Amino acid sequence: MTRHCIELISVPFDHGVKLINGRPGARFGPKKIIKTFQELIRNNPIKNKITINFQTIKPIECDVKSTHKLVTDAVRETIKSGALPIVIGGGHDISFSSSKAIFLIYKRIGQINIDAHYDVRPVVNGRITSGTPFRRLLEKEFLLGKNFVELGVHSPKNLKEHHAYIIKQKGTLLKLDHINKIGLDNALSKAFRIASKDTNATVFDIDIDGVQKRFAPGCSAPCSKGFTKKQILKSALIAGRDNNIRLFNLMEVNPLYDVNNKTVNLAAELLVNFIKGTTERKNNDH
Ligand SMILES: [Mn+2]
Repeated sequence: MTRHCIELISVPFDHGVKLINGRPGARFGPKKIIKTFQELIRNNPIKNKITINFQTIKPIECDVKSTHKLVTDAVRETIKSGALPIVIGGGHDISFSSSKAIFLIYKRIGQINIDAHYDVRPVVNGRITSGTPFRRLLEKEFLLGKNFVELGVHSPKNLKEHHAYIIKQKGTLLKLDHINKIGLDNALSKAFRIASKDTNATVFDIDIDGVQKRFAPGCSAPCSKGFTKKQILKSALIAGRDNNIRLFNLMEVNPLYDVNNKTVNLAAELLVNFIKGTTERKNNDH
C-alpha cells in the first residue's frame, strides 16, 4: 500500500473578491495559514502517518480564467499522483476550478459547501467573481443540483432569486437555524449522504465566512451569525473521515482583517482536523 499522501495547494489569488467589490486580502491567506499549520503539526503524531507536500500556484494577475486553469491542472496532477488535494484560497471563485478537476477525473461528483452565502451568482459581462463558483459548476453540468448541499446559509444579503435558483436545480439548503435544530452530526450525515448518492467523489468546501465573526473576523465578508469554532472544527474532522471526499477547499481567509491571528489559527486547525480525519479512513486509498 502506498503511503497516505496529502498535497496542500496554496492559491494566493483574490481578484474574484475585488470583482464583487469585496474586501481584498484573501491572497495573503495561504502563506500565513501554511506557516501556522507547520507549527501546529511539528510535534503532532499525524506527521508520522502521512506525507504532506506543499505547492503554491503562481496566479496570473487580474486573470481569473487563466489562474483557474493552473489550479485545475494542479489538482488533476495531484490526484493522478495518488495524493489527496487540499486547496487553500484565496477567493471562493477558485473552488470552481478545483472542483472542476474532480469532475474531470471522477465524472459524477457531489459538492458540500459551508458558507454564509449561496455563491450562485451569475457571471455578468464575463466577470467571474467570488460569488459565482457553484452557479458555474451547475451550469456547466460538472455538478448536478441533486448532489449539491449548502450548509449554514443565513446572510440577509442572499438574494431570493439565488435561493430560487438552487431550489430549481434541486439543490439542498440546510440553513443555520435548521442545522442547530437537528444537530450538527445529523446535518452533516444528511449532507454527505445527498452529495455522495450515485457519485464517485465529493468535494468539501469551507468558506470561512460561514463561521461567526467572533471566531473568524479575518474574511472577505464577515457575519455575526454562523457556525461556532467547535462546530466548524468538528465538521472538518468528519469530512476528513468520509471516504468519498476527494478534495477540501478552504477559502476566503483574509489576514488583513484578522484579530490576533485567530482566523489564520482556526484555518490551520481546520487543516489539521481534516487531515487527522483522513488518517482514520477505513479504506485508506483516499
Ligand atoms: Mn463563499
